[in-house]
Amino acid sequence: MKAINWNDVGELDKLFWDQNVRQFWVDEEIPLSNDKLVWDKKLNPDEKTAYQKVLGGLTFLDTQQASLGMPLVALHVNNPYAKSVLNFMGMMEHMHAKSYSSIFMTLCSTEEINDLFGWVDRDKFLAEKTELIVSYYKSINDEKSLYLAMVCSVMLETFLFYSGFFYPLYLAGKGMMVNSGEIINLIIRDESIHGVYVGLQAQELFGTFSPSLQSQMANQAQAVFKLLFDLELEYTQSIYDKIGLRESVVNFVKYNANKAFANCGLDLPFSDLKDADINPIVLMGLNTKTKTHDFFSTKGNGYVKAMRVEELTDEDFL
Ligand code: MN3
Ligand code: MN3
Repeated sequence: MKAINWNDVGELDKLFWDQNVRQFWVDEEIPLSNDKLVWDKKLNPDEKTAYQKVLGGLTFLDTQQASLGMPLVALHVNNPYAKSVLNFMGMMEHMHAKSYSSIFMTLCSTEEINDLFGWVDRDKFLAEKTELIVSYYKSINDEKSLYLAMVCSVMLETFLFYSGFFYPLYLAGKGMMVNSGEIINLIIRDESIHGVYVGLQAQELFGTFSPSLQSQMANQAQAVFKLLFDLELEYTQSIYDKIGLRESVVNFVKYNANKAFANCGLDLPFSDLKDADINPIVLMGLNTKTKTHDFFSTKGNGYVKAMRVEELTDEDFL
């Protein structure tokens, strides 16, 4: 047991600690009530169901990432600064999970909310993908299993969340449900640095492995990904078929799967996918630079309590 000495912190851990603290936000500071009118007047029952389900699914995934993913990975890394950063990130996962409830409480009755959480408990695709990820978190006992748990964490944060983020981004891109969209953008900004940071931790560990172990671990990462991707296709179909968006969502999920592999420094699974294959409305919802909101530096246009922030640039992640 040693005391953490922040006088000795490495540049990367300091950068990520600072950025996490700077982009800290609280769901209660985002006003949501303006979405209620759009919800009541503009969305049909199928669209409302899809919206509730994607946010319900995200709530479930964030709850596991908060309670198990981040704490278990943090417990097993040696670097004390990485433990601090990972636990800060874990706390934000709780904020994310809570913020979905803030959206539900603005839009839905208690009965509707209870029905939705009942669906979350019963959905088999959601259960299967989450159980797969969590099984890696719970079986960390050496560096190989720690590496795979980190890869799963990046898969969850940079790839699996995006079938859920698609719909709120799509609606926000069309100027609908923009307050909730603001919360989704704040969550995406967090997930973005989580995926990059955990991916860098994974790459560092990978670098300590022998070449044969490296290829073995890369193959295992591909194998887990294949299972997750198949489940994701079924989950996406079950939610998006009814509102005619399945194909767009699948492309968006592939796009983010590539990002997850890039974060881990592994070969991209869909290397021929182009930005042009992504639904432009979703990119508009995602591209927060078109608003007064800068992805990495501010809290977004709906955020009331501003803090002094510094910009992160792409170079910070090289
Ligand atoms: Mn989260
Ligand atoms: Mn996260």
